[in-house]
Amino acid sequence: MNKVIITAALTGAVTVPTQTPYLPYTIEQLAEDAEQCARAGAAIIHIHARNPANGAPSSDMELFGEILQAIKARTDAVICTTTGGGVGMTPSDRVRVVPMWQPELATCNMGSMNFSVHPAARRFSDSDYKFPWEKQWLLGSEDFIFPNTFASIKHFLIEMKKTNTRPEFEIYDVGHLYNLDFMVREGLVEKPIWLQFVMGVLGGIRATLYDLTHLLDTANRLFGPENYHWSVIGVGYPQQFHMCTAALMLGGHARVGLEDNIFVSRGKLGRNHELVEKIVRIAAEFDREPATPDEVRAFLNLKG
Ligand code: KMH
Ligand code: ZN
Repeated sequence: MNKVIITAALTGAVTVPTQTPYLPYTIEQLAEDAEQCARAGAAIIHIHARNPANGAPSSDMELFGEILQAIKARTDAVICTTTGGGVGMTPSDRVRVVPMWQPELATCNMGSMNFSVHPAARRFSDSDYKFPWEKQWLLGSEDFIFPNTFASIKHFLIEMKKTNTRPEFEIYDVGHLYNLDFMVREGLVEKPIWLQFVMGVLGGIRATLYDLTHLLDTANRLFGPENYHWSVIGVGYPQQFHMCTAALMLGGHARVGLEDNIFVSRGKLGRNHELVEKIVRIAAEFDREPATPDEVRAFLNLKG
């Protein structure tokens, strides 16, 4: 496929409103950003739920449903719901979205790990915070253990099979590819496999070209290049654009968005659709146009 599948990760569970005024967290803001990103070329919208009153990450399933409905009313983009959730959510909180809302695509995080995104909390003084919950949350997200045991990965995959939800495998390190290979051998994974390489989380693999080619060599050896497709996340700026550009060159796909990076250029905060527009511009230089949602549905064999 010469087209590029662009995913927009609108909000996540780590970025806090104090870091950027552009972080969407009300239902209306999430739907508006989803529509703008889809217009700009994103075929997949990756969703976490946030409390509309204060932006705090939420595992409230009714709220998740309202967000999904609002997005579906405004765009035909494929929705990929998180099952990674956020700090403090249990695996059973996280997986509930699958049986409840039966998405086309949902993340499946492929191993337990130390997880740290950025020391953002240290940049703010107490009076800077827009909402009181943010400080503790940021401190918590500097150093926590992200639990994804074999038993819970299996459970997530079984739940996804029941609802014909396709997994997007979040691969934060080489060992996660071996964990996935184990799940393939257990008969829990259908082809084509959809990999999302998450690069630049402290606790996982670094966001470098060397590390990306190592991931690709390993995936080729384990699964065969004809059996999987891949996309990349570079956490932070400029890693988001560096790794996505590498993916454009190497035949992969790209995820951008405020979940992973808040800057559109050095020191300039960006809106979600501006991040999408930037990667679309870079893709054009490599003769790669954005895939449409229906092209993605066919390509990844989604239920639609
Ligand atoms: N937050 C990212 C580092 C998920 O939502 O399940 C990876 C992610 C995982 O998006
Ligand atoms: Zn996510």
